[in-house]
Amino acid sequence: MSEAAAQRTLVLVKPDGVGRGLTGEVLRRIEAKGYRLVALDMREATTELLEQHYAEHLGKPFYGPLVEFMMSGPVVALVVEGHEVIAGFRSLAGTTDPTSAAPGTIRGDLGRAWGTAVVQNLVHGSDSPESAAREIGLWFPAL
Ligand code: RTP
Ligand code: MG
Repeated sequence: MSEAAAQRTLVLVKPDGVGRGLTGEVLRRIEAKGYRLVALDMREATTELLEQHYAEHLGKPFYGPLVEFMMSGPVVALVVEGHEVIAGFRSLAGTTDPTSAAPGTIRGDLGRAWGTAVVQNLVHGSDSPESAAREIGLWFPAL
């Protein structure tokens, strides 16, 4: 695989993942798959950043709770690189609601055993090349 062919995605370990001490487990799964970490930063997300990051969800019922949850503790932001990593990471993450996410996935193996809200699903991964470019620009403007 040439470097030029490699794709990049933005991954977030959300406050539930960081708070439960699962950052290392998420990183382990990403690295075990063979993807490369390009950038990594723990930070408190601001309202301004989250409003831009989640602009497509403005007006949905879970928007307010989602932004509030994302500010409830630090997040770990990552840029991850590899062949078809956008779809590949979403496959590692599993479907949005951990209740029904498949075993073997991050959300299916590690998420929502006690009826917490769907917003608490441990990780985010960009959903398209356009989203990845936009989100990497928001979280890591220097890249
Ligand atoms: P993500 O963006 O975090 O990778 O997750 P996703 O594509 O699977 O989910 P998306 O539809 O983009 O929704 C963004 C985040 O909003 C929360 N959510 N809650 N019904 C609900 O309560 C609900 N639906 C979505 C989740 O935190 C989801 O990851
Ligand atoms: Mg999404």
